[in-house]
Amino acid sequence: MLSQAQISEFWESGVVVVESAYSAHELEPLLQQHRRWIEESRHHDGPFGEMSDGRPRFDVEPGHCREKPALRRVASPEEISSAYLDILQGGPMLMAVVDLLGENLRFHHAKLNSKLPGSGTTVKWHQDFTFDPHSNDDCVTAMLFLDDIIPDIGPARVVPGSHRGPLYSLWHEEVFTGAVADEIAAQCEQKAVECLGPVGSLCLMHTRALHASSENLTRRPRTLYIATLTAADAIPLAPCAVPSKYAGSVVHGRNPGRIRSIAFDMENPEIPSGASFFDQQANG
Ligand SMILES: O=C(O)CCC(=O)C(=O)O
Repeated sequence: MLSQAQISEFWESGVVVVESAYSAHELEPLLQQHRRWIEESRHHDGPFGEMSDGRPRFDVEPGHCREKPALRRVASPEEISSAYLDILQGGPMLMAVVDLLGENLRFHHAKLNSKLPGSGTTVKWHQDFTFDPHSNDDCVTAMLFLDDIIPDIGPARVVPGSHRGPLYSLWHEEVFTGAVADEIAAQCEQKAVECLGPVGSLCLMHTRALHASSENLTRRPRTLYIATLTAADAIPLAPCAVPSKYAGSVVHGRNPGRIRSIAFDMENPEIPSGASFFDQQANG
């Protein structure tokens, strides 16, 4: 699926965008389902639905209302939609991660992150590994573009090479803010690159890469389907804030029956009491 140049770019930069990995036609069922969820959100004035741990599955931005819906997260959409499950069970996303991590892969979790026009949704600087530590860091965050991702739409921004650097704390003054310290964030702003591409493109990001995204300033929605896939011998070390009945399932190859570990030191992450990490980041 990936060229040698794309594989090298991933390991050198910690991120690579594969343009048009899927056709818009292939993604239409996912988009249709997302539009139905946005319509459903108009009937709720706060987070709604339920995940297996009882927390809301659908998260909305403060200010969300019937007239101006601001659905920002659908957790574990694969549990409630076959279109989202299908993408995890075969096809370009899985094959691209096989090219990066090898034959044996597990699914960790997935979510649909949207920034509807005027919603104001942003994501502060963080690394995924400090939310979801594993015994080793052969873990990839795969972001599938369900819309054309252009500069003003609030694309993911990543600091190239940051996957080789330190793990930064997400705790500040004893509060888990789900974001790195302001001075680290300011440095990230200077070095970040935007992950852009047409609908159907795939952004593959290393779990330790620092990333964020800003507000959608356009009149079009920005929708990313985000899945975390890991080497099958990378074993989760903390409960996941996005539980799924498919978590831990081998989605390619076989279970090697082994645990591979690397050395690192970090604080425990915190499961949000509300629907998602957006509330934790709002405390920062
Ligand atoms: O939606 C985005 O722009 C990035 C999302 C992200 O970093 C996350 O959900 O962990």
